[in-house]
Amino acid sequence: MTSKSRKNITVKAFKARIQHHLNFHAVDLSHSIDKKAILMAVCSSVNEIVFDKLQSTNIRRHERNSRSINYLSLEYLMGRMLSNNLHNLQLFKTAQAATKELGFEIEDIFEEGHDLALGNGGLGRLAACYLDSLATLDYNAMGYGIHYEHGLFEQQFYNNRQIESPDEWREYGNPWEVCRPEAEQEIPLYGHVETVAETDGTLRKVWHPGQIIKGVPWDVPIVGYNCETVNVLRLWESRASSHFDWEAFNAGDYQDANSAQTQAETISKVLYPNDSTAAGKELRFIQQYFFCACSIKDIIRRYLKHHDDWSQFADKFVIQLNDTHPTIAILELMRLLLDEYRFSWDNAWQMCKQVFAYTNHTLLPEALEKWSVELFETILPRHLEILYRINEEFLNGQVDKMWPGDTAMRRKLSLIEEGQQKMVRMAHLSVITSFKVNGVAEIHSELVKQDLFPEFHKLYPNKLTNVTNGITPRRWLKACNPALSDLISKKVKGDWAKNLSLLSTLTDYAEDKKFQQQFMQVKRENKVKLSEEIKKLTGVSVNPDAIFDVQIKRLHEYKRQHLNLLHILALYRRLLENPRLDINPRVFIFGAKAAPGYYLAKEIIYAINCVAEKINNDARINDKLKVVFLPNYRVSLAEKIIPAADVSEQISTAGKEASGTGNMKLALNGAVTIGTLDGANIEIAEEVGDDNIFIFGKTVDEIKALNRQGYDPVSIYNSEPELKSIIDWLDSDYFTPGKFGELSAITQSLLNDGDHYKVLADFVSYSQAQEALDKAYKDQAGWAKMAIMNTAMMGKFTSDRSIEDYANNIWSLDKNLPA
Ligand code: 26V
Repeated sequence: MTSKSRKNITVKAFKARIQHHLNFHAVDLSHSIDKKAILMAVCSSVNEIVFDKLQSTNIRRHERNSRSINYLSLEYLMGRMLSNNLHNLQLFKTAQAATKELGFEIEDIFEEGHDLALGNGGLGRLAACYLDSLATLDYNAMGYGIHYEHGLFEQQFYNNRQIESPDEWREYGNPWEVCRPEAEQEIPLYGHVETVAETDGTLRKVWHPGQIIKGVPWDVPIVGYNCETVNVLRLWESRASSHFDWEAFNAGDYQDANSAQTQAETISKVLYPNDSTAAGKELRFIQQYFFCACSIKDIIRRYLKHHDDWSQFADKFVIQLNDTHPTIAILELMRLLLDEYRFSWDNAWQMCKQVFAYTNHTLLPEALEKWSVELFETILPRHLEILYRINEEFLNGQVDKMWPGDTAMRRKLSLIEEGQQKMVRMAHLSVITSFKVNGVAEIHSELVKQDLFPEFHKLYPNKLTNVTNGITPRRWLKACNPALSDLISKKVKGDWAKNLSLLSTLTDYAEDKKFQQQFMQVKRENKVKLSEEIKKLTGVSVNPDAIFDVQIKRLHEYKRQHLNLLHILALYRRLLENPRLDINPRVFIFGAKAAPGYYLAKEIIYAINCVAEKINNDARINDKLKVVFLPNYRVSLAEKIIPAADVSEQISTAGKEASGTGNMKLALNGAVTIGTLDGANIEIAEEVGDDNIFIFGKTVDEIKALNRQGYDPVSIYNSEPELKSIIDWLDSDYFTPGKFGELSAITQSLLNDGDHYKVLADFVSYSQAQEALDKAYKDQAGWAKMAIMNTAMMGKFTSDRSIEDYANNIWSLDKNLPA
């Protein structure tokens, strides 16, 4: 079926398909149909088209034999799929009308869908946006990931504290996946390595594994927007390998057979949340290897299906490592080439160096992965041998050539960190192997070169590069903000969702009174809708005419939700001191999950909730200030918050947020940023211009200078009376009546533990920027102009641009246009 004929699917025909599928999903059609059943029936109807297109994409790919990009990521934050698939297939209106005839609003059906939350935050959502763009741009791409039984935990608040419960996304089945038993893999673990002599006298290594795990692939089709392409995200699920079970079983060891099964299935059971306690966890290490081995073997299988020798492998496959999590893929490819396919060392190494590229997503030292040599020895003994040899050749070759006899340098760059416990530095392995290493925003990539890997940058001057992150405008404008999309489509000619730079036409209307009014009317309607959601989720009533000030992202000290909190306290205090203070009413909206093991992050959530409770119930404040923390922040909640935001809080300590992508989504939907010169904020400011953003705080260089001088938060506390009084306030029992010191973990971290993220250093500057923002909002026409300029100037941040950057500068992909 071509896209033309698909667009011609009538409402009647689509409705008939839904009714056909309802036979399978609804028990009793004579009574009112359950919303879950209709959701499943709509998904099945969409899948008929999707799988058709997948087949024709595969046929085309086979004929063209084009180079493919293989994206290896432990995380994919896909969110819900139905709405986006309908938009991308240009079927949204048809489906909307068909379900209406069946008595349902399509939005209500979407609400029944579960988020695919197989990721923690920015890194996983970036992977999802990139898959959307790769398909939309018709690139031959495959995503590889893990089919976690439980994605990111669900969050509730109980007595203002975060409570976690398991995510059950597949409880009732997932309509967007299909099992591919024909591509299943067997993955060895543990055991020992034997050196055997060949008949010709050469020595060969044989790994005798102690256990074998089965990897079962589940394919999720990725539908490109307004094009013929459907790509695949292949997610691996671990199972006990059948023949191993039988061995124990036949020996009468039923319990062992059973526990082997449980152990095997544990590997893909749960997504690890981002917390430092994850480091050193054996299961996480096995998870990474399992995933890498399945994916590399699958890539080889796909290659050998169409080739008789290895001569074209590096021409046909490029592998992108999404952070260091999939670094073991390098060792696995080396192992297979050496041991299974009998490559010479040099040939295998040459091949690896041509195939892998690596993206760095953070400079935070605690997030840079290291695994103990001991873990390698036990679980992957053969890989450790290979790693040692790579290290030896690297140190004795490139390092010694550049820094002859410099043992300190050898120690610094070695793949092995010496110490009480020897550790393998995964980032070093990724950097020395990859042909390109990229950061995710201009400033971040500069810091990767200058601060994180300066020696590698000297060794390989052309290796380190930048690809600024992007977001898909299909999900983050077209689907989530239909009212604004319709308004834009009235002014912008052409398919702006496919060519986001077209939005710059809107600058012509930034000062047009009528357009300003329409733009702000859309914003207000979105705020009314969000107000209803806020009421539903928290019980708090908010005023849609207030400024909606939004901070949505994972909870981390470097993102400084507590700086936002201090400013809220300052406003509260000012209002109590002067009830007639002339400020715009404001609703502060938070959404954030804290890693379960991250104590201070959870204390910050608790503090915000306690302060919110106090302020929201303080009659003296009279609606001038409201604070809401929406529970269970996730992609589908972001889609409701973002269209309603006036202000976007991007307030990380300069140098700490690699890029940020929420900043792009909010600005695209007409929110004005208050932010530091960090990550992609800098590039957003360049695009929208200084008049349309509120920048505050210390720059990266100023933060560095502060660290050199010796930073003293207590002196700031003592010299800023307002700051002092709000910190003391937080330390009292005002927000937790009868419980003194209940919130003092935060004040402790700021005053006694050195305020690592420079909250106090930036407070005054932040507070001034907030005042300027408040003043700017009073000029409604001026604000509307700023909001429009933000939407208009976000063209750069489409993930299509990011993917074209990768395709041209890193992957060297050929275009794969349909016939
Ligand atoms: C990981 C960990 C693990 C240990 C405890 C603390 C901690 C803190 C952060 C992380 C995140 C690691 C990688 C990551 O998710 N980076 C994010 O990637 C986004 C996409 O490039 C980017 O927009 C965010 O700025 C960046 O933080």
